[in-house]
Amino acid sequence: MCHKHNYIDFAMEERNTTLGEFIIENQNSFQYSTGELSRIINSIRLAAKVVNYKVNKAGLVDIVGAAGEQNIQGEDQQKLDVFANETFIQTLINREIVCGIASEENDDFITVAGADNSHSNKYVVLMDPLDGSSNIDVNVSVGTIFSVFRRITPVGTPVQAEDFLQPGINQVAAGYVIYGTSTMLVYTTGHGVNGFTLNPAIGTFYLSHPNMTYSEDGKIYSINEGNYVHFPQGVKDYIKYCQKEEGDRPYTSRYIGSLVSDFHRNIIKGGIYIYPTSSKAPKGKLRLLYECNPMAFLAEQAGGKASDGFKRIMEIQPTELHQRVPFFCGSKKMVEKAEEFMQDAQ
Ligand code: AHM
Ligand code: MG
Repeated sequence: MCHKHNYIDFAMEERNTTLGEFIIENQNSFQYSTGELSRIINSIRLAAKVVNYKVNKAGLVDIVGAAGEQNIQGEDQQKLDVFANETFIQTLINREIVCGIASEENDDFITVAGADNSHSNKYVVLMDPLDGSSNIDVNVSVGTIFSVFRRITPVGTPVQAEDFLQPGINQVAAGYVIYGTSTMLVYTTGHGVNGFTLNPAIGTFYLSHPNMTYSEDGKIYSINEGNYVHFPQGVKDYIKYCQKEEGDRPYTSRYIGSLVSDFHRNIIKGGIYIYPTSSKAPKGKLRLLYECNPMAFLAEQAGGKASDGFKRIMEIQPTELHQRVPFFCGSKKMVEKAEEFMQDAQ
């Protein structure tokens, strides 16, 4: 019995494309590709495996020592979001493949000069290293979100703020890692969205979700309804519309409170995710550069839509690194319907 099982497992491993193979196969689809972007995705793949290993051990932290204390080896216990931040940043810096990094965890962007101080790389990476990290204590899935842009300033000079403050339409790649019941890396380079599942036994990501697409319409709405009284009228009206029994309604509500997890479920099952403005968060909560732009690029590449309730997320010209925006993202028809309610309530 056991032998048979092993045989089936290995047969799958032989048949399916690995992420490494996929990256190489697709490298030629980029015009003028020098392999730099492929190397960035490869580094993210590596950092994701390291963070996955740590996230999976999170429950053991209480046993080996709480954050702020030293563990048995005398090392300081780090908070997981700090660990994830350092892992992604160091992995990218050590491979000398980017000229700059901006992270939700850091106040300012990081300039990467390269060993020869030449500033010769052409891409910047923006990321939220561990989104939803407050969920770790309760064993709920968290994620890493990333976004890649080509720099605007000339190669050979240090990066500037304007290299990071680009509208989402300029993204050359974006994706997320979900550390869930299984760990997946989902990304796009502008040719559709593909999802890869990690086989933890051998540390390899396999293509498990080729060409991910939203259904045009969906049944799930995801919003923190606890904030209902603070929402703008258009959002309140849309929620009431979702709840009303008519045709194939009412919809069903699912909200994990972990953007990557909510997004991942909705892209697979069809749905809308909303984090609107509210009297508590007048500009919304989510960050344009680290959360909304990458998710918007993925959503559009999967046939969905992402807006701030009125206009396309990816056309917003950012003015500051940590800018917040309201976020409406998911199946096309659902986002369009929500926008209609926003418009009508104006
Ligand atoms: P974070 O970047 O501090 O982790 O916050 C972002 C998270 C998202 O993952 C999630 O969708 C949202 O905050 C939940 O917020 P709320 O608890 O207000 O509903
Ligand atoms: Mg976040």
